[in-house]
Amino acid sequence: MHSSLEKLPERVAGGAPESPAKSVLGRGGSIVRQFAGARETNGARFVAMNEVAGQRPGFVMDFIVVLNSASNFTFDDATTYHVTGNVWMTGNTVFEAGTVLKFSTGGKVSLYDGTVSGAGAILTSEHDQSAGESVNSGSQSGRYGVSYLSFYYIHAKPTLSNFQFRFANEAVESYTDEVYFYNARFVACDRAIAAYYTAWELAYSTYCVVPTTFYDYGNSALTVTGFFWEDCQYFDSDADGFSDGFELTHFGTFNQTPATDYDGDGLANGWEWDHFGTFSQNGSGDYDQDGWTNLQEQNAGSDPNSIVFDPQFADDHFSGNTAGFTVDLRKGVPASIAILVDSSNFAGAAWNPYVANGSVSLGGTDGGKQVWIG
Ligand SMILES: [Ca+2]
Ligand SMILES: [Ca+2]
Ligand SMILES: [Ca+2]
Ligand SMILES: [Ca+2]
Repeated sequence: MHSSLEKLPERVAGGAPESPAKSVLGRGGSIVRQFAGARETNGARFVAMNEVAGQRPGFVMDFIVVLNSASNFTFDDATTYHVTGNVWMTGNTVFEAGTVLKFSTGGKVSLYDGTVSGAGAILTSEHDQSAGESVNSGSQSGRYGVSYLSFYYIHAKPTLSNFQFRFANEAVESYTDEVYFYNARFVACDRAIAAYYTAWELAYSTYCVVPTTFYDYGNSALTVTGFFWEDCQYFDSDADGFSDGFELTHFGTFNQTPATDYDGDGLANGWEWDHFGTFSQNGSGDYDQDGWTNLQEQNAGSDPNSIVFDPQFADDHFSGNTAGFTVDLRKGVPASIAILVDSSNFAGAAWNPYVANGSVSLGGTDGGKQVWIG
């Protein structure tokens, strides 16, 4: 099995990478390679990756270890792993809360002949920058991994809670008897579960944007309980204030936040969306034509669509029940209009799509009328 898995150094204030290991152990315990300074530049890191690709498969840590399997391995909390091939895990495999596994298209973690336990792991694409360390700066496209997790002949029923699976070709497959996930979440995977003679309990577990939730390989043993579809708008997997549905619809990734600038126009995503309801405006434009660019308005904290207008009536006196009006728009781009007659209940006004010309129903009673247009 040709594979590698990268454990990245934890983020250090000032950005200094951890020192690489002085020596590394390969399969059978022999020292196979040493990369002094291998992580100091991107170029050096590529060298290290190529060296691994040309050798035996296995894990790439912040130092290089060549293995094709690991036994009794713990995926540490607050640590990011890069899974680039099929990695075989035996013995007791543990996922600590906060651990992040990022998969390339060929990535897979095969759990074989042992026990599996843990909680709170995030398994996602190598291009998802919204969790853990960056392992690959490329742009996100499509789905990743072969199967993120594959269970083979696990002896005790694995009980795993609060796992998140994002952007997987297939999140989990199993050849074992029974698998139990509690509060798992599957987002934007092409397939959630593939089963060979396996019963599943997915208590309180949810999914969105998963076209094929289950795939049963030609047998009737697949039993699933407690797995529910949720609208992606109810998830915010990276807790940045944009829902998963919003991010998937507009960005296709979770890499954006309200503070970042998806279209590079100087306007922060959150500000741009809140004021325009679209990302089609830009920083140099002047949406409300007041002489201040949108970027200047953002920086000043002012409203980029302040509306100034005068309502105009053709006459002060009408003999019928309706009075025609026009809106003399001085600045801004109105979206709606509301009209009140003999009422100043502004909060209760009914807003309709904006029109520059219209008529006001004055009612059948003669006399003076007070007309408000907003
Ligand atoms: Ca979000
Ligand atoms: Ca995000
Ligand atoms: Ca923007
Ligand atoms: Ca302006």
